[in-house]
Amino acid sequence: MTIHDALKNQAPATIGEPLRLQDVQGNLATRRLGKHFHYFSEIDSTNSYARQLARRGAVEGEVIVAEAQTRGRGRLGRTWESPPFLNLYCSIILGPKLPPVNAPQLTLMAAVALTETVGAFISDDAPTIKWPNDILVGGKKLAGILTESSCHADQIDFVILGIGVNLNYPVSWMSETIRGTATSIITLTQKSVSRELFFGRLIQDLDRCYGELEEAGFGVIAPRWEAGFGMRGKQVRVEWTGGVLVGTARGIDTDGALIVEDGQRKRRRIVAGDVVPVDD
Ligand code: BT5
Repeated sequence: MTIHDALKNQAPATIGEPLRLQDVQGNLATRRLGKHFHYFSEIDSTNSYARQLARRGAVEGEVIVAEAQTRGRGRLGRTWESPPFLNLYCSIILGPKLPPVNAPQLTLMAAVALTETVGAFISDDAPTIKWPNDILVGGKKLAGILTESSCHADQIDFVILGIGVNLNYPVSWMSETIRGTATSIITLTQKSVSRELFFGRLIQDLDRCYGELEEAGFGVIAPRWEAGFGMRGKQVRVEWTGGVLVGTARGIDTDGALIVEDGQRKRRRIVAGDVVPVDD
């Protein structure tokens, strides 16, 4: 049965029920991810816990999932709103065979997988990627990715891929801080979504895209990322450690850096930062 068939047959999911992890695990056919799950009804941050596990020598592909996070994290010390039983908060431990300089490719790979998953659950609009880590629908943030790596010398020890997705979280329940900028699947489709189906499909898509990245290289991921990139050719304002730059977004480099052309037509590479359309 395809995901579309499953969705068609699905009665609206009940909101506020605990995740049935066995329904997620039972339907997985993955090569590397999701062989082992750690489930919490509440945790500070799945990424923080995953880091502890990885330091103690976890196996690649272990997944940490929580119903709620008390200190859900975004980038740069920001907060990820994580109320119980409505959404998806998970972290996956990876041990990629990539040089540390290419670690950002994992965020982009995850963004590609996430857009593919989200695309299967919505129909009127297509998800877009906001470099480096946001998935937007209709210009509003549906999901975020927090990738944290531990490296030494020229080797990656492990990478924690943290993903938060708003599923059955109506915009009216969100805090005032994000209500104007965020969205959720239930808001987009007017129907609750099965968290088990979404989670299972996401692990499956991540497993496939991660395999492609490892085996065929970033060249197979980059065009799909570019296709989802909502800002190509647009005027953007980039805030990064080097300051603020206004220019035209041109796409991504092979290592995942964003390429922005400044007013003098000089191409600049941005490795980390925030990008917003100039008219935002
Ligand atoms: C992100 O950061 O978008 C990365 C979010 C990653 C969250 C996952 S949940 C599982 C794992 N464990 C963790 O502790 N984290 C990861 P950033 O680009 O910095 O965006 C953060 C900003 O998004 C905040 O400052 C808010 O403006 C906004 N925001 C917070 N919660 C949100 C939500 N639930 N939906 C949409 N936007 C939100």
